[in-house]
Amino acid sequence: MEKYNHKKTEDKWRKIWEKQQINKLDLDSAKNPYYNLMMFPYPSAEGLHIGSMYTFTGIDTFGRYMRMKGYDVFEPIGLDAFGIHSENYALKIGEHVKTMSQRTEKHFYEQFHLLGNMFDWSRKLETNKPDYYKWTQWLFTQFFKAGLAYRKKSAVKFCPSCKTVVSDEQVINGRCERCGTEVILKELEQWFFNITKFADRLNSNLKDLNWNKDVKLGQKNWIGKKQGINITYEVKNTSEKIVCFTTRPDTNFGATFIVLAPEHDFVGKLLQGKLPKPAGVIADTLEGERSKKTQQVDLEAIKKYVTEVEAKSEIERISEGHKKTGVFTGYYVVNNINGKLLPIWISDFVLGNFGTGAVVGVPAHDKRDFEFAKEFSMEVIRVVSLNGDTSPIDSIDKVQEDEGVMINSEFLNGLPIKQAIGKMMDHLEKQGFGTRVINYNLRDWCVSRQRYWGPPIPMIYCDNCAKKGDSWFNTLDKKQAAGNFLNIREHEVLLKEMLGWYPVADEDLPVLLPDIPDLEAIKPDGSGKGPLAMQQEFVQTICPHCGKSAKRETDVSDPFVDSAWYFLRYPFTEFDNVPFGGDFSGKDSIFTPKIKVNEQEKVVKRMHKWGPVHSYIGGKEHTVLHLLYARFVIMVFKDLGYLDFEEPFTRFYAHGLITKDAAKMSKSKGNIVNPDEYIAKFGTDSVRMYLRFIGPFDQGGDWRDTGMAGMFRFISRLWRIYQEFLQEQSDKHFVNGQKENKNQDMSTIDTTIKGVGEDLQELKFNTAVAKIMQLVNWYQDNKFEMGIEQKQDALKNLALLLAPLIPHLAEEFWSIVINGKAGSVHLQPWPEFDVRRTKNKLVTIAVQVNGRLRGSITLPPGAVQKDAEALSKSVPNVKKYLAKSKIKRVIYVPDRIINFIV
Ligand code: ANZ
Ligand code: ZN
Repeated sequence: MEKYNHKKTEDKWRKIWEKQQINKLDLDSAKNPYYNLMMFPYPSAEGLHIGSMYTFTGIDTFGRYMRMKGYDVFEPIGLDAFGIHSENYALKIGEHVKTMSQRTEKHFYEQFHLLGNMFDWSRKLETNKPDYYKWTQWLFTQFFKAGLAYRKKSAVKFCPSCKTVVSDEQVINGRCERCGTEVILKELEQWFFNITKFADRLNSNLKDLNWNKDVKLGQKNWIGKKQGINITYEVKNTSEKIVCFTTRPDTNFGATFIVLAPEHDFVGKLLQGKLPKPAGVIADTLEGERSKKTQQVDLEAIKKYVTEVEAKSEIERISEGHKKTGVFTGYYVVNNINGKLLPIWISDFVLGNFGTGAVVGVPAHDKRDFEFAKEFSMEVIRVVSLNGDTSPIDSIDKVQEDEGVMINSEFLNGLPIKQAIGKMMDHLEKQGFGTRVINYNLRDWCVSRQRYWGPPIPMIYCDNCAKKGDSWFNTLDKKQAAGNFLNIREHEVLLKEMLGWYPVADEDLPVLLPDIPDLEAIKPDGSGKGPLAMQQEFVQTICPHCGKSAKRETDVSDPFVDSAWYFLRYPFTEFDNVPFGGDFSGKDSIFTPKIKVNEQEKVVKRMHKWGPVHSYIGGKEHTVLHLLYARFVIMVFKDLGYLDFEEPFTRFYAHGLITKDAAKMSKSKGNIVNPDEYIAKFGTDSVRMYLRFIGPFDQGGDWRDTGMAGMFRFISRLWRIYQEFLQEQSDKHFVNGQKENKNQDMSTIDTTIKGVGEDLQELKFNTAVAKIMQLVNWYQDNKFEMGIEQKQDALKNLALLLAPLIPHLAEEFWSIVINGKAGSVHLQPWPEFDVRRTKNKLVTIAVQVNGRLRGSITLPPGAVQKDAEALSKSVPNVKKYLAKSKIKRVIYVPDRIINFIV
C-alpha cells in the first residue's frame, strides 16, 4: 500500500489544475454568477499569517461548495500593496519600500498558491501598480469634479510616529490604527471626501443589508444619527444669539446654564472685544452667593483657558468622570420658555465640531452637565421623576438620563419623556424658538497622507489662476453645476474655496509615483508635508488651464481609497480604458466628462453579472473603515450614473479569530503560527481541515499543535481507506468473492450529504467536518457488510463531500473511485441524497456536562459513543464547559443522552 506523501499529491494536482485551467472562469458566459470575495491582504514582510489562511481557505471551502451547487463562482485574489503599514516596516528594517514590496509580493503569491484555493489566476491585481492606481487617481478627480473632494484647514488627527494625518476611523481608542501611538490634533490643510453628505443613506440602507448584526450596529453607531432641535437663545443686553443643539428639549425647564465650546464664534468675538459690556443688570435677578461668583468677566482668564484647551485631545475633552474645567463669560441668555436667565460658560467638554458647538446645561439629567454644575456650584433642578421619586438630584449616581415622567415643567407635567420631547419640539417650533434638525457623528473622511508609499493625489495648483479667481469650477457654467451633482450653493462655495485647483486630466493619468532611490528622502519628517514635496521635478508642472507654471499636490491618498473599490476592478483587469464596467456612455449620467469606451455594452453587461458582490467575508475590525468607505464610494459611483446599484456587498459575514494555546498571537510572545511550516510538515489539506474543525467560523478557535497532529492522523486514515479500496478493486479474486451487495443500510450516506450540505451553506464548517468523521467511522465499522458497489458508492460520495474541504486529496480519492473517468471532482455537482432515507433517521439527544444541560446534538439512531462524543465537542457551548477541565467519565445512553463528568 502506498504511503501518504502530501507533497507529492498536492504538487501533482496543483499542476494538473493549472494545466487544465479549471479555475479560470469566462465571466461573460457565466449563467449563475457568484462573486465569492475575500479581503485582499496587505503584504507584510512576515508573510501570510495563519489567520489569513484560516479565513481564505474557509471562504474557499464555501466557494467550492457553491460551485458544486451549480454556481459560476468567481474567486479572485490580489494585494493591497500600498500603505503605511508596509512603509513603516520597510523604514524599520532600513530597506527601501519599493524593493521590499517586490520581495513580499513574490512571497505572498507563492503562499497563495499553496493554499489550494480556487483562485482565478488570470485576474489578480496589486494596488501599487500604475495600471491600478491610475484608476484610484481617476476616482479622486471624479470626486473632486462632483464637489465631493475638497480642501479644508482643520484640526485633524495626526500620528506623531507615522508622521502623517490619519482619518477619524483610523483612530482606535485614541491611538493610531496602524502603529498604536497616541494621536494628536494638528491644524493642517488637508483633502477630505464628503462622506457626511451620504450619512443618511449610509444609515438607512443598513436595515436592508444581509450583514452581521454587530457590524451593522457598529456602522449605525459610528454614523450616529441624532434627531434633535436647535434652540435659539438671545444674549441679554446684546444683539447676539446662541443656538444650542439638544436631543432633550423636554428637560428645558431644568436648564440652568449654557456652555460654549472654546472654538465657538461668540468666544472669538468676546476676545476680540467686539461685544457690548454685559452690564450690571443681572445681579438682582440671581439669588445669593452664586450670583457673586458668576458676576465678574475676566478676559485674561478666558484667553488663558482657550489656549490651554487647544493642546488637549478630543478624547480627553469628552470623557465622563474627569474634573470639569471652564470659565464664565459674564453674559447671560434668556430661556424663552420661562424667562429664566442662564449664565454662559465656556468649557472644553463641549466640542466645536458637533451640533452647534453650544449646549444648554441640564445638570439633573445629564452626567457631564452634572459634573460641571457641581464644579462651579450651579443650580440643579429636577424635571424628570422616576417611579414617583421626585427627591433632589444630589449625586452623580442619581442623575436621571433615560426614562421617566416630567415634573416641574408646566405644560409637560405628567408626560413620559418620549412624548414630552415631541410636544416641546412642536412648541418651540411654533413659537419660533427652535428648528428640528438631524445631526450625525460621522465626520468627513480625511484622505491626504504626508507619506511616500501611495498614489499621488492627482491635483494641480496654479497660483496665477488663483489670483485671477479661476478654478476648475469656473469651467462649469451654473446650469451644468446645478443640473449635475452639485447644487448651486455648493458650487458657489467651491468656486471660492478651490481657487487655483485643477484635477489632472484623464488622459494624463496616472501621475506616477516618482522613483526616489535615496532612503532618507522618502522618510516622513512630520513637517506636515510629504516626501514628494522635496522632489522639484515632480512638483513643477504646467497649469492645465492657463499654461503657466504650477505645482502638483504632493500628498498621497489614504490606502483605504485603494481598497474602497478594488472588487469592482477584478472582473475588468484586462481593460485599460475603463476602471470597471460602468455606464460611461453619458446617456443616463448626470456627470461629465465621460471616458471613451470601446466596448461599452460588453463591460456593462459584465458588471451586471458581477456587481454587487454576492458574498463578502472578512474581519470585523473593518466595520467603520473599509466597509464604510466602500459603501460610500459605490454610492457616489451610482449617483454619477456609472453603476446601477449602490450597495457593494449583498452579504457580509464576519469570521472569528485564531488564538494560539488560548493566547493572542504576537511576535513579542513568540507564538506566531507560520502556515508555511505546518503546510510543509502536514500538507495543505490537513491544515485546511484542521482550521475548519477548530471552532465555529464566526467565533474562531484556538490553534494547538496536538490538534493539528490529530487531524493529520485522520487525514492519513482517509488515505488508507482509499488505498485499501484501490487494492480490493485490482484484486480480481477478492472482487469476485465480494461482488454482490449485501444488505447494508446505506442511509447514513444520505443523512450525511444532507447535513454537510446544510452546514457548508451556512459556513458551519466545524460541524460539517464532525459529520464527515462520523461517516468515516460508520464506514469503517460496516464495510465488511458491504459489497464492492456499496463501498464504491460510499467512497464516491465521501470524496465529493471532502472536495470543498481538502481539494487535493479529494481529487486523488475521486480518481481512485471513478477510475479516472468523469474529470475533476471539483467540477462535479454536489451529491444528491434520497430524501426518504433521511426522514425519521435522526434523533436529537441532550448533551450534559456534570448533569447540567449544555446543548444538544442530532445524529443517526444507535450511533456509537465516539461519534456522539465528537459531535458533542463541536457544540460551542459544550466545548466551552469542557475546555477548562479534564473529562473523567462519559455516560452515554444511545438515542437518549450523553453526559460528560469533569
Ligand atoms: C440638553 C440635554 C439635556 C442634553 C439632557 C442631554 C441630556 P447625545 O447625548 O449623545 O444624544 N451636545 C450637543 N452639542 C454638543 C457638543 N458640541 N459637544 C458636547 N455635547 C454636546 O448627544 C446630544 C446631546 O449632546 C445634546 O442634548 C447636548 O446635551 C449634548 F437631559 O442638550 B443635550
Ligand atoms: Zn493657471
